[in-house]
Parts: sequence; structure tokens; C-alpha cells
Amino acid sequence: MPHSQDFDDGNLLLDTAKPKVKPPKRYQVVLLNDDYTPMDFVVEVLMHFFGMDEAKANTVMLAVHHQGKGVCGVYSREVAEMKVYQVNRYSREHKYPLMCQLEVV
Ligand code: TYC
Repeated sequence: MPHSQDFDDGNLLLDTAKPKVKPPKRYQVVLLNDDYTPMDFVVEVLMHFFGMDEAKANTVMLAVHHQGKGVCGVYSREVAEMKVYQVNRYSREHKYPLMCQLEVV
């Protein structure tokens, strides 16, 4: 009859090895309030660039309006940078000062 200690391979290495790969950082796309951009335009941006339905877009727009800024979504760096670029370009094209920016989580 084998003794239980015969099968003890010790897991000291597994327990102490540091993970070599860190989880990737996540990037928040944050929308900023201003006094000039129409609320309807902000709602349109949130629906078009962030896939929100109208009710969600309205809620987020009003939160930004009252609190000064708010999170539109959390993405990889590449996707977040592209969203910021596209939203800021779209706002400029329409001559509105609406701004969004990146924040590392
Ligand atoms: N404060 C703007 C207004 O009163 C509306 C607004 C909301 C603008 C959110 C920007 O990110 C923003 N017309």
C-alpha cells in the first residue's frame, strides 16, 4: 500500500513563481462638460461612438453635465485612443468644443 508521502511532488516552485505577464492596463474614455455643446449632440456622440441606446446616452450626458466629466467606456489602449481621436475630430468638424480624453485605470 503506497504511503501518501510517496506522491508528494512539492509545489514550492508553483507557489513562489511570480507571474511573468501582467494583465494589460485598461483605458477609460472620459467625456468633459462644457457650456456650448448642445445636449442632443452629446447624446448623438454617445450613441454613435460608444454604442449606447438613447436612454443610457441621456443618463451619461446628464451625469457629465452635472459632475463635469464622466466615463463613456473602458477599452484597450488602441481602441481608447481611436475613440478619443474620432470623437474630438467629429466635435471639431461640427464646431463644438466637446472634448474627451484618456485616463489609465
Ligand atoms: N453643458 C452642456 C449644455 O448645457 C451639455 C453638455 C453635456 C456638454 C455633456 C458637454 O460632455 C458634455 N448645453
